[in-house]
Amino acid sequence: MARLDQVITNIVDIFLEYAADDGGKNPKLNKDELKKVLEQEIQSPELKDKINAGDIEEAMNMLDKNHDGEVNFREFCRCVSDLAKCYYQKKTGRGGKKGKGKEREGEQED
Ligand SMILES: [Ca+2]
Ligand SMILES: [Ca+2]
Repeated sequence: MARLDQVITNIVDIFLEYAADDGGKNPKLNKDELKKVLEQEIQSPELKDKINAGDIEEAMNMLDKNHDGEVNFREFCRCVSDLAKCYYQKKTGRGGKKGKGKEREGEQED
């Protein structure tokens, strides 16, 4: 499988694997399931910080955009994409809060 194939299937498979823990037909991550994903599928301390993985209430608040108390696939994707942006910023020094590259904030995306 090519790398992007892997990324995509991983995102879907991880979500479904954890979301279906309670056997629901409409897979969503409840608080316990979200906790497990964050504990087991993310190791980088910076990424964990980014989504408040240490405080499951905070993390849920942050990710649960439609306030139904669970994280659906759309919300999960947004989380993954936010983390990817976080890593991108760290790697390129762009758009982050820590000075470097800050002068380029607001540059055109082309
Ligand atoms: Ca569930
Ligand atoms: Ca939700």
